[in-house]
Amino acid sequence: MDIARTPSTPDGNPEMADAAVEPKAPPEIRREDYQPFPWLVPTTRLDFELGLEKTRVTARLEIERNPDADASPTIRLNGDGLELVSLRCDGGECAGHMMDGDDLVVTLEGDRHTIEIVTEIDPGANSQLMGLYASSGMLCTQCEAEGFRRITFFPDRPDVLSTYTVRMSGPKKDFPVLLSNGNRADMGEDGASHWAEWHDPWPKPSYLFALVAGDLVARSDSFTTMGGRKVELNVWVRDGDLERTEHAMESLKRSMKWDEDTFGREYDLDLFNIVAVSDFNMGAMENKGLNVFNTKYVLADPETATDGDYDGIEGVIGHEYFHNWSGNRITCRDWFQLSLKEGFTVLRDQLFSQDMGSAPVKRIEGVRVLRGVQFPEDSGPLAHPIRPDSYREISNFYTSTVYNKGAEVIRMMKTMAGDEAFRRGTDLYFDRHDGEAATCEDFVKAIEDGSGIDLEQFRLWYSQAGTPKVSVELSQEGDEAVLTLSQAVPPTPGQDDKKPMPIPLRVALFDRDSGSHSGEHLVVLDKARDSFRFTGFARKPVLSINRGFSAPVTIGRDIANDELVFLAAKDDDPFARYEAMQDLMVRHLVTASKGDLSDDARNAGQADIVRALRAVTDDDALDDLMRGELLSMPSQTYIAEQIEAADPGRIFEEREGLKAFLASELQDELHHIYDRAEKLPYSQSAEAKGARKLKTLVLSFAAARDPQKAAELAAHQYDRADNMTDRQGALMVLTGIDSAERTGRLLDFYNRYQGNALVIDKWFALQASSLHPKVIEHVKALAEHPDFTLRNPNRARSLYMPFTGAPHGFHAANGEGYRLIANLILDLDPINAQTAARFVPALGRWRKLEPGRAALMRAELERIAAAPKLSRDSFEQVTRSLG
Ligand code: 0A1
Ligand code: ZN
Repeated sequence: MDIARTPSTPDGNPEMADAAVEPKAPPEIRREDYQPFPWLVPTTRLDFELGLEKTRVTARLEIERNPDADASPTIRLNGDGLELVSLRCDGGECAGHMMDGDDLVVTLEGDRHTIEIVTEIDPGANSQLMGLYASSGMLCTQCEAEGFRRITFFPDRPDVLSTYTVRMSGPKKDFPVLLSNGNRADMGEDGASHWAEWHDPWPKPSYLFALVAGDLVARSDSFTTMGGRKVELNVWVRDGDLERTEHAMESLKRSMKWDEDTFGREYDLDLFNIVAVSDFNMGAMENKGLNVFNTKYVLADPETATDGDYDGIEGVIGHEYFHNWSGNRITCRDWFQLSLKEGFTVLRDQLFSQDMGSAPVKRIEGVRVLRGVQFPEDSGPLAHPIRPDSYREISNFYTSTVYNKGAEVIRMMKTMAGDEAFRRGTDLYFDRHDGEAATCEDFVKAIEDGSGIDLEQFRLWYSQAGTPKVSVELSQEGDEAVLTLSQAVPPTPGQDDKKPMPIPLRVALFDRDSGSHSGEHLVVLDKARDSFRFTGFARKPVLSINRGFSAPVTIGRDIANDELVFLAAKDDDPFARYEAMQDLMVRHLVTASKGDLSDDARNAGQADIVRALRAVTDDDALDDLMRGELLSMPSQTYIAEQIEAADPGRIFEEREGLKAFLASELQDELHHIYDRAEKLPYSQSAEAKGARKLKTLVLSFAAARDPQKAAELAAHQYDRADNMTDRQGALMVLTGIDSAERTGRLLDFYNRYQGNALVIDKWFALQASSLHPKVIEHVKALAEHPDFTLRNPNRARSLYMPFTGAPHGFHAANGEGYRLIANLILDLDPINAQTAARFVPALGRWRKLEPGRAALMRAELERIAAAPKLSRDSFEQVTRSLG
């Protein structure tokens, strides 16, 4: 549906709601309409009189005309649902002011003014969790992207940088701890009330503002920077959670050191605070000097957190910390440039995690996320370039494309430039743009200038959406191997014709006899079709391509099963080895799910897979973390992605069938692996983590072959477990098997962890994602459970997000699963629009499904679209999904 565009206002701030705009059709904001803001705001002073139900905010802005912008007779201060209590200009009446929709527009005659604004807000009633809100008795803020305008009227856009001084006061007993950005300048008491004043010396946009007030305790430590600055570090949590903060603190110190060593970036304040809150829309937020985190990414101990949770904490702590340079010191000019900070910071956190753990396994995990979430996004109705051209609600653009594909795009520059030249590029970027609100173009230019590589054509990666498909042929001419590559970038919404992009592919050519190669090559395909010649091959070699996943593309290669088995056994690039194994299984399952497999071909395909897997179980040089990756089957979603009109039921049967076959063929090997792994005591070593990964993997194979036996084994693992990884793994397998063991252990798990919100989230998630045929009934019952609420995003997600990946439930042939998610979106939308809108993409996949399910899914989207009052968030996602 095409909705008329609304032009920007004269002062360049995109028009938000106004009386002429129907609430259901919010205006489109376009990148090309950017205008600098006509005013500068050198200083901002905020005074908060805190209360859970009523907080009074006095904002005092010093403003002056921006010499680099067109002059305006007014200043537009954004608001969102705010009530103006009072307004003063230069200590008296303003020359004029009016409300324009939610914004306050003030008339100003001179070049320099002071504006004082008083607003009153009710944090307790803020269920959207944007702006200032209450969470379990504490007050906290979330301002990115446009939450600051729910606190006070302000030019709430990332290119208006201001120096903040914040004073807050409130009852000591409710809010013993008072925190904001920067350093604490002063504090004092006033009877039962107390106050603190904070000053942040670094100018920042409003989205990086933060305030926290509550009854908190801290784990404290310090870090001395390379320049000798001693930084006080605190991780603030609720009383009782302190013992679970050690990993977060250690991760923070490792991040600080790593950023110095790897990117030459040093921390720039005397204090770094992290606060964990249990009601949070996202993972965490990089507010200057005061990061606010979802508890999920702070709290961990072996009893309550899995190995995956530990890794997640390390990655997210790193991510937020790295934003101090890639995001805070250099921020974004406008929200279209979001990938400038997010793509780069994801790359930085990925490189950090690679250095802290097993690099190949981290790379494979990263690719799995990209292919599981971003590829479907890129091939569906919500596809957009990493630098979008327009949006209606910016919250909808915190996507896997902006984050994960954004990281891949920068990783490609690193691959093409080489590590040292890339570092010269990032050094130049940090030098050149420190203190600025920059653009993606600024970043590319700095990498280009610093590294000396030409990125002219490469810029297409920023403007074109869609996952390129590269077709690969290898032929033999005399003693030359000829590699012929062609690329096609599929059409995406609003972009019918695409240009060829530079695609850097790391390749190696293996000699079939020796099983080795003579060195890797980097080929850059920058035309629609091109050939590359390699001499010195007496016979056709085996091609290993896109090693390390050097480009975020899909590869269509003309390669025999035998060659994939060869690579799965011998490739010295761990990712390429994993890929060969996945290819072997995906090809087989795709053909089988389409019903295109003869009995002979099925037998031959299965035999090839067994051969390849045996090379993995028997390879003593492999560590178990990597072995676990190589033995993992491709996910249901990933297989579905490869099929035009997928039937999820068929895919499920074929996938489970193959799993059962493999479990039986590899019975002895799997048995041996389990026995070996079971002997290792709990520790955080890579060896012990690998062992835990394999144990649960073996259980899930067993479940496909002999469910009753597997239930006994899983129950045994559950009962013996001295850590959450083993316990959760066992329960994951059990939830799919109708058995007495299932009921007993689910009950035990609940009783054991009742009151621990993060673990109870797991209890909901495990049941909702299960392979159990009655998963829909279970989800419906769980929605009525006394512990279930839509008001807490972690809890709402824990039940319904995993369900959208459950083959039996979500894709039930009668459409019941789709209806359940549509009802959820409608119920959640008025409570928390951002979280509700994140469920829409699951319903946007209708074009990729067989006609029956496609129609049912589409009908649910239409039902949501027809709802009388829909948020801007859900409205945008639903209309785009209907296409
Ligand atoms: N900048 C944060 C992500 C973030 C975005 C929006 C939020 O609002 C609810 C919260 C966090 C990051 O990349 O970590
Ligand atoms: Zn980020």
